[in-house]
Amino acid sequence: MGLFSKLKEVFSKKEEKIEEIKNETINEEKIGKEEKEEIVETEKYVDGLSKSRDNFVSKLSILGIKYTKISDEFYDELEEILITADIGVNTVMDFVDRLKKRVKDENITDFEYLKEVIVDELFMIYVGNDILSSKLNIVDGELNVILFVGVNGVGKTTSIAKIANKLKNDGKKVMLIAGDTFRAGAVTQLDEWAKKINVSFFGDDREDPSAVIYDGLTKAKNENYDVVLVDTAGRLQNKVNLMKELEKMNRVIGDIVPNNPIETLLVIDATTGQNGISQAKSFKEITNITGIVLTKLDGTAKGGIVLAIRELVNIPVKFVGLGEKETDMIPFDIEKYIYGLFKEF
Ligand SMILES: Nc1nc2c(ncn2[C@@H]2O[C@H](COP(=O)(O)OP(=O)(O)OP(=O)(O)O)[C@@H](O)[C@H]2O)c(=O)[nH]1
Ligand SMILES: [Mg+2]
Repeated sequence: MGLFSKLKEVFSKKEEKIEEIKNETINEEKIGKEEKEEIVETEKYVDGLSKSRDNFVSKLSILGIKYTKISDEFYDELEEILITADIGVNTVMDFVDRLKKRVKDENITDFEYLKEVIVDELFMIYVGNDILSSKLNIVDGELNVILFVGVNGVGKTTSIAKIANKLKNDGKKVMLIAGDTFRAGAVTQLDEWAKKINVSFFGDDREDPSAVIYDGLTKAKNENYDVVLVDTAGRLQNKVNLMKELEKMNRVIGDIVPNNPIETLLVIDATTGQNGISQAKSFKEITNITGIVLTKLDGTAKGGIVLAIRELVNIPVKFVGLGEKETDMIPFDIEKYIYGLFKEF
């Protein structure tokens, strides 16, 4: 059995359980916390990726009806569909080359089997030869710092709130630090989020974000916090200035917690497509990005961007935003993602 069939089997069982819970034919209490979380997350991927799924799965299925033989025209159309799903030109070219080779080597003529191979090979783009961990690097018993960077409007502040909410629910003592001292209203926005999700907040009206971070972190350290999440300004500025600013923030953090890991999460808006990829490439040049938060995946029909990030940026996607609620930001999981994308294929 191919990978795609396996995923369908595993996840459709989870979806059946969702139905059973809804119809009350199964007692919710009987399901363990972890399994329940798995089920809820699977449903979020399925719902959040519905636009992408409608868009490209239907196109791919039409292809199977249109072509009775796997011809050059078939490959051309397949290429176009994947490129318009934001997978990225080079990624698609490589993918099609590998597909052609497999079709030839394995003498594939059946479209049903070809579907398996297509999903399999798309999965391989992400998984490749090395494993990218999508887990946050959080050390128990230490003060962990997560810095959020990205251009304006991509969803940094909202993502901080959503991830902080998750960490708080996992039992961590959490503080938000208002390092966006640039945009009017940014400090208040973060403060309001902190109140809403019931975590601590540190911020004031000073202009230098590093000064605010220094004091916030000092307080967090003295009061034994587990995680601080730092908001930063999304202003578009030249690379040199941004690099200097981020260097200074890192220095300040290093002064207070010299041996602790710093996660620097770059937030990208999935609806901006290839533009988001260029942002990732630029940020990667100026600072050590340890993970990507991909927001607004629910708002695009071009969910293939995850694969382009893997191929072109090669930084692990750690969280995806699949809706606007606090609970709609979930850890990235390639298997759930592939299932959400291809469920009906
Ligand atoms: N549908 C959807 N909307 C989102 C998601 N993440 C953020 N948003 C919305 O995007 C808008 C901008 O979010 P912010 O968190 O303020 O963005 P920001 O990067 O902090 O913006 P600046 O502080 O101006 O740089 C808000 O209206 C959010 O509700 C998501 O995953 N899905
Ligand atoms: Mg913000």
